[in-house]
Amino acid sequence: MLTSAELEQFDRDGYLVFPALLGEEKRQRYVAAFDELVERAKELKTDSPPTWTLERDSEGKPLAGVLHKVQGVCVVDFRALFMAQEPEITSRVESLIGPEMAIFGTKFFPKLAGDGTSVHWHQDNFYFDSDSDQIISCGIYLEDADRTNGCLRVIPGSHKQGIAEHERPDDVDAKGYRTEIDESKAVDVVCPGGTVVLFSANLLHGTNDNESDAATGRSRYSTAWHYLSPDTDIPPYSSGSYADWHVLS
Ligand SMILES: O=C(O)CCC(=O)C(=O)O
Repeated sequence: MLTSAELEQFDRDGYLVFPALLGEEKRQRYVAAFDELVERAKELKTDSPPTWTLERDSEGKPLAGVLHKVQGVCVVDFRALFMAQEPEITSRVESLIGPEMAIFGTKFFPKLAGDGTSVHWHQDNFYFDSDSDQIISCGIYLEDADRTNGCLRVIPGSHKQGIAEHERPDDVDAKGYRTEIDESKAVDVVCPGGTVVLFSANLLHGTNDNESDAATGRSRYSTAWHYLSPDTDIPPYSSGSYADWHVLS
């Protein structure tokens, strides 16, 4: 349940941060589940579309065995779908979109030390060809996240500015489309492991890369997906798969 102050804050800023909302026991259990996906990816010599994407080297070639993203993670591993339904999270989402909900576009980013990336600056609704304020994106940061290992960045209030132009300049990285932002307005969401961030699918957000040392640095496991009421009318989601659409009970 969100308080009226939180609802006001969400309306004003376009996001809410719940530090360490998933308690330590749950956090460790989910980290262990995602460790298995990172291990599975070590077998991969190249991408295995549409699900498994590897990080890129400086020429844009996939780095064998180094996982960038699992698209459709709730299809690949039911434990991710359990995580999406943790009551600490869904009770808060319910305050924004009501009790009937589905999720789609589910992703896991391990953001491994030394190589890890996730996304450029973008608005999720650009991908959905929508500007609905009834789509609530959710990032779950399972490990401590700061500038060094690549925390989330947001532009508070940008969810009220409409959908900006996005471009995909080249194929060198695997980070998707990007848009220009005013860097002076960016806020780093530095947070402890177990933190849940709910944000409007209209909010401008991006992330730092994981610049921590490959041998001694820290990964930044996180998931990203979107909650909506199952009858929200959005255009077909061209980047995703319809198997990755889950009505929550
Ligand atoms: O990696 C992150 O922190 C954010 C991911 C994200 O914004 C996305 O998948 O749309």
